[in-house]
Amino acid sequence: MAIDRPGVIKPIPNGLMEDTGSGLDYGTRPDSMLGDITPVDRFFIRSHAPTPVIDAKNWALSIDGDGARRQVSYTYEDLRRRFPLRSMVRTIECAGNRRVLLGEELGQTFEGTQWGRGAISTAEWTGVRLRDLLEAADVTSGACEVMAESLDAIRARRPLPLAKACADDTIVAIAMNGEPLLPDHGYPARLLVSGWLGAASIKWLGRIEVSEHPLHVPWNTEDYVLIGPEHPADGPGRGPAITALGISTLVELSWPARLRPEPQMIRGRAFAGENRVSEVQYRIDEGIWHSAEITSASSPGVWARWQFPWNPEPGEHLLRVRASDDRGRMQPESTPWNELGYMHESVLAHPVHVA
Ligand SMILES: Nc1nc2c(c(=O)[nH]1)N[C@H]1C(S)=C(S)[C@@H](COP(=O)(O)O)O[C@H]1N2
Ligand SMILES: [Mo]
Repeated sequence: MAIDRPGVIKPIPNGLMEDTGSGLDYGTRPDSMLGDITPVDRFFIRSHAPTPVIDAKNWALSIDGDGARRQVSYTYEDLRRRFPLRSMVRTIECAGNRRVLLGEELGQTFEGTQWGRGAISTAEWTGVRLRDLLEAADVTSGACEVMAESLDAIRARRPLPLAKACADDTIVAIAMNGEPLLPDHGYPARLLVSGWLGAASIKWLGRIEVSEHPLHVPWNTEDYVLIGPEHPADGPGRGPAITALGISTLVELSWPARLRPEPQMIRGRAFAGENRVSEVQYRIDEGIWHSAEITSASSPGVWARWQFPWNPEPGEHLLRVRASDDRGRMQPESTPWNELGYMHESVLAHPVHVA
């Protein structure tokens, strides 16, 4: 069903994407982000194995497990025609985004994909609610977890609590920005788990398991877990599994930024996982904090765009940015060390050179 080709399939436009050097993982360059929605040509890619080429005509998604009274199977046409299609704008971010920044902050190098700031993008996703697909499987009253499983070479799996699997905005997506998914983004169908780490949004879906007991797989015991003194293990994994993402900001400029000493608008984005970005503040050098203007509709699971005007003096500057969410959380000054270098949340400190 799947022919493996080396690496990724979509062209990687030079100058629009950050190459992490793995041959599989490419970030969206913050200075090429454009509108609220990331064009598919520059949407970041994070794949642990080469993109499989799947023929939708021979594809099926099966649902089974001890938490499903009935085993069901859907074709691509079933997804397209038998269920209400929902469209929603949602941001996907990798838990390892800004790993290089976290390393610089803590004075070390982390293994793993060498992400700068680009492992975050936003699309309008169209698909079927996972709970609509689960209905025919007649989920048992004892069911507690739902796990998506992929068809790529690594057989990616990541369990979700039943409540998150049945949320309004957990969908099996078949389209992205109004077009069928590209192979690199999970064609024919992927899961979209709003506000959670990107790894939960399993691409190239093949199976959904409904379980009456907690499931333990590499992606919630060894990878995508927080390992370190600040994160005591809470189960059989090496540390607590990452679920919803924290708060982060980015500036739509190169790193370090090079600006001219003239009046200009500085723009960026902030994301707060399952929550809504409520405020963005910036500070230039040792100045005071100011509020930036939020210029997009801000909603849970979607990045917000912000801007402020600046007429910088020639020289070296540090532009700090921090966001808060509607639960009253603000980006912390620093991020606790964790072995795999995930979840960098610190106040952004963006170096700016003005000449
Ligand atoms: N089958 C499969 N699904 C996957 C992955 C993968 O390697 N294989 N990577 C995950 C990770 S770690 C992230 S961050 C997102 C990235 O989605 P994207 O490549 O569409 O941006 O896909 C997730 N789903
Ligand atoms: Mo990821």
